[in-house]
Amino acid sequence: MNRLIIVSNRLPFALDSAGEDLWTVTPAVGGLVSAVEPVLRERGGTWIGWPGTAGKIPQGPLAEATRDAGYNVVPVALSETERNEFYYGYSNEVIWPLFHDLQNFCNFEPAYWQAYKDVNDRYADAIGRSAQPDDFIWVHDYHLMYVAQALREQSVSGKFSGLTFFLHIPFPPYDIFSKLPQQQRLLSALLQFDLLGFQTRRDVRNFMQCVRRVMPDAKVLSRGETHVIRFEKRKIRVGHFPIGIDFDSFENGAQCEAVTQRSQQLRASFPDCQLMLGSDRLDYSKGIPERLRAFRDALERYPELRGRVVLIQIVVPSRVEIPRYHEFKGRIDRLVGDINGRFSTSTWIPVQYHFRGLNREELLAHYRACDIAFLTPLKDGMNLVAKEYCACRVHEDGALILSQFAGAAEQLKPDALLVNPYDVEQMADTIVRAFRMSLAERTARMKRMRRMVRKENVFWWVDSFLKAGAKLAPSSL
Ligand code: GDG
Repeated sequence: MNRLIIVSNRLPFALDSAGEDLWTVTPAVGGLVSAVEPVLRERGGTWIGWPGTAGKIPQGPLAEATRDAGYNVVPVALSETERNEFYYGYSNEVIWPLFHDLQNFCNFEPAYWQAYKDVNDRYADAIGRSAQPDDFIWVHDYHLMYVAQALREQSVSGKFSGLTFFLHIPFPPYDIFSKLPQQQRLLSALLQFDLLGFQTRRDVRNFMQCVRRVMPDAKVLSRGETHVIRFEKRKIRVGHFPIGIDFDSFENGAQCEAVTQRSQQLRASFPDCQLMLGSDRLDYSKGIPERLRAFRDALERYPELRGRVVLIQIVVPSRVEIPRYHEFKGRIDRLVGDINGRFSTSTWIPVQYHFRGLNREELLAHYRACDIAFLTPLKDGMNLVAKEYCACRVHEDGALILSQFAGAAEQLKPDALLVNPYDVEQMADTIVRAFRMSLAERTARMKRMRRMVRKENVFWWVDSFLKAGAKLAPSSL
């Protein structure tokens, strides 16, 4: 088995300065870490990434944070300007909104591109320093699409057993991608990898369409699920690999004594009510205001829901330093206030709103206690929360309302109640449908969803990606 080198923007933990020579270490929250960490922990290898603090990296706290990880950690340092222009700038003001089809949120500041390339160069340096011949290099996500190009420009010597990339977020259709000023340079950089993985068939279709339209020198061959691109005398494979979760760890966790007790306690706090859960990082792509408006509309049009349903909305603070995220939080706060102000009674408050991350035990207790999950991103690469909810439904009941634009919809679509997250009235109607759904129907649907989430779990995901990688010719740089 070749050694696995994971490269991602962030390491699985964040170092924060808490005063002179005082540092705190917090586990990172997010889909990429939830998926990749258990895999690397199990098979060992190296993780290259940024520990989240600008400037020099303190060696003592870093060693402390990584002592029991079970794999090597190679930190990449970023200056404050780099963090602003590469991370907040190109990654989160250009690629993130554009790839979620939210082009009006983009700031196409020309200076960001150079910073993006420079920082990708830095990651390529770190790979060059720490990787050995025959290692399998697996680069993750939208921050690092230029890394293979940077490695080739640096003529890093050596033969890797694979130089591969997985995109966790969606890939947009051509009409949206073509707004990107660097469209050709970015696609050309991506084609320096040997294997490109996307979450869904839709993303692969969009990517192939963009290559056809933007890269006249690339030859695209698609037969069924096999897609190959010939470019600069090299062969690049492209495929969809829907990311999964560590099903057993969620299922077992949900059944442990502490979680069982906590979920019973939660249920007992809302007698005679069905609990409906929304849980997301603070992000405008997650459709939180639209979801709240749908809940408000449902309460207005279906009085039977009043006093009978509680929406528990967890919003995990994320990228709060960016003004747009801050304003966005204000919108959520106001909507929650409006709904609770209008409908609360002395015994019932319709929205329970938590603006903080929960610890794992609390999160699992919420998955277990809630009768309905209400997950309506405007667009999402996958949405792991949907899969985690299914894994934690140990009594095989529960209804899932899911955005048709979440990657997870491709796998869960016959049994999840799919909604258009822009259609507030349809979402409101679907709330009432879930509320009225019989236990028998909920169970039949949930059983099938659980079977799928159990089978196509995170280890299946890694295996399928690595198997596709094993078919590659060694990558000579
Ligand atoms: C990106 C893509 C893709 C949530 N609340 C808490 C908490 N979480 C954890 C969940 C889940 C993760 O955060 C969120 O994952 P998602 O997949 O829903 O979303 P992103 O963070 O945007 O992830 C996404 C993913 O990458 C993987 O490829 O699915 O489309 O955008 O694992 O459990 N964790 C804790 N407390 C919380 O309150 N501890």
